[in-house]
Amino acid sequence: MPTAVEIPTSIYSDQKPGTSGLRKKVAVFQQTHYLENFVQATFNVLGGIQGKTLTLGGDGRFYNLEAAQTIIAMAVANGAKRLVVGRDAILSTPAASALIRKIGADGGLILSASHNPGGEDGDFGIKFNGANGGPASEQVTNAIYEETKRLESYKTLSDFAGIDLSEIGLTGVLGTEVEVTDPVAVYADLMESLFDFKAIRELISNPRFQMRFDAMHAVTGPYAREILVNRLGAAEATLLHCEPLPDFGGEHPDPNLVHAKDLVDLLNGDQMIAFGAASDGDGDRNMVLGTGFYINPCDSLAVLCANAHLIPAYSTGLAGVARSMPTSRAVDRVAEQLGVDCWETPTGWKFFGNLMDSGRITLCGEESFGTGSSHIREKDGLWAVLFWLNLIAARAQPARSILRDHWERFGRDFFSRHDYEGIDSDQANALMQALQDRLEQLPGQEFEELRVERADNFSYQDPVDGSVSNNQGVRIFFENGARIVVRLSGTGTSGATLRIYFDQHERDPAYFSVYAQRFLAPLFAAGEAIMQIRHFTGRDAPDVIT
Ligand code: G16
Repeated sequence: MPTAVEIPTSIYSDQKPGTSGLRKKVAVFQQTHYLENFVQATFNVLGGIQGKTLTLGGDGRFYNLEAAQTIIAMAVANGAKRLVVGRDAILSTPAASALIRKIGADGGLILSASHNPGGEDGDFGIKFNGANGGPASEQVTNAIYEETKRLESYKTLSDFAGIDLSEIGLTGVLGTEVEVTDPVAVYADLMESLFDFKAIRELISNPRFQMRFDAMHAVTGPYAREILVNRLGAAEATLLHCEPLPDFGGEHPDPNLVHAKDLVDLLNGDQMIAFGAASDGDGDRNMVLGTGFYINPCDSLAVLCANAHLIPAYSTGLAGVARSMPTSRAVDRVAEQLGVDCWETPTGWKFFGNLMDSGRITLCGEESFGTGSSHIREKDGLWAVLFWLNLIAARAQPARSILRDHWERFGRDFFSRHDYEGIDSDQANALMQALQDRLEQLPGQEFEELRVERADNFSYQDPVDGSVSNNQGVRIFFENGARIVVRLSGTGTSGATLRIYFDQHERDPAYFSVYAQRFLAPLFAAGEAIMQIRHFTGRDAPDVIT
């Protein structure tokens, strides 16, 4: 018979959540009391969870099941009324958000390190989402961090054999109802309520329309099978890497041109595949491809906004739109034409939550392969894929032509992000500091024939709760309209990752087909002249270019 017990603990000083929750190496999470401390701190910051309902699930990576059993014991010992857990402790991030909202839960814990590698030597992560289904605000994550630094004990169960998570069902443990639920159904029903499944089914049944979806051996496999194959009639061959594995097959489940190379090669090959898409570790990111053609996430967001009226769920129009600051300004042009507001927020999906809750925006997105809408409070990989499929069906045009038409209408916003990974943190901080020290002197200076118009360090004031987030990245604007943004990633687990974002608008169709890396080359050179990346990091070239 399980009994609630209080265990004395010693604190860890490194439990500050980053852009999206606490992400560390598995071995860090496996340290004695490490996971328990973070979970108890979260419960404490919520004012306790006595009588509350929580959801629990993750992306299925190594340590997911073990962590889930630990959290179940702690939730019971802390007096939760109801705990709804995805079968096998699986819930994609968008599905968790949908489930929290559907059952009116007080929040949920999501076990994921997103696109970071998995396996015993890989990464693990945990984050808390609130009753709106969205990631906890910065105030809450800061409070959790403060609580981890003063915690003296946590509550758990002794003599608890765990819950059988492999079967759907209900178990009472002390005063808590622990319900194991189908991780896919609520999410798949929600998707069916948003899009024209009949039109998508017809598109997919056309033998001339070949598509592939790559789940990268991560959580979206079962979701894609249910939605694309079972509900929309796609052939089994549509699905690539759809068997979820705890180590993601040893790969990096990050849907970009580097890590989803198999899919990219297929779309560039001679099979005439019309549409390709991939999602990441926890199912919230997406990459979309046409035949021999990559659709940049910034462009994807702009296209979805410009065409939203063609989708049943958005046919009455958009309240407003938003993008993270480093995302290209392509969507701003669409918003202007639609006559709706376009909000610019810091990197991190959590900043969209208040805008959605207050009805200010309907669609939003980020350059980091994230797009979503107010149907949930997370970005949503399969939602974006279905949106594109619905669009292709409604416009009876391939993805490539839809994008080309968009550029003809709005011009092309060339965009690229250069990542320098695993840099020594001191070197990265020195580069950022030197840049900030020079910000005021930059306007008027010329670098590689590009003159700086203005430069600043981005701050954001939330229009709903008035909170201010400073130091969200350096922005350098040039007189020709181009922009460079520089910031350090908040999701890595070793060293620092320097992210540099370049964008420039072009109206002349003669340039639309130019390779982005070539078009933006002068801007890259100006960036190097301003930041002296080589000097500070010793690196000659970025590790990942998107
Ligand atoms: C998270 C956040 C996103 C952010 C991305 C990259 O995504 O939810 O809002 O854009 O990290 O952040 P950074 O540039 O700080 O590494 P995910 O998919 O990793 O949860």
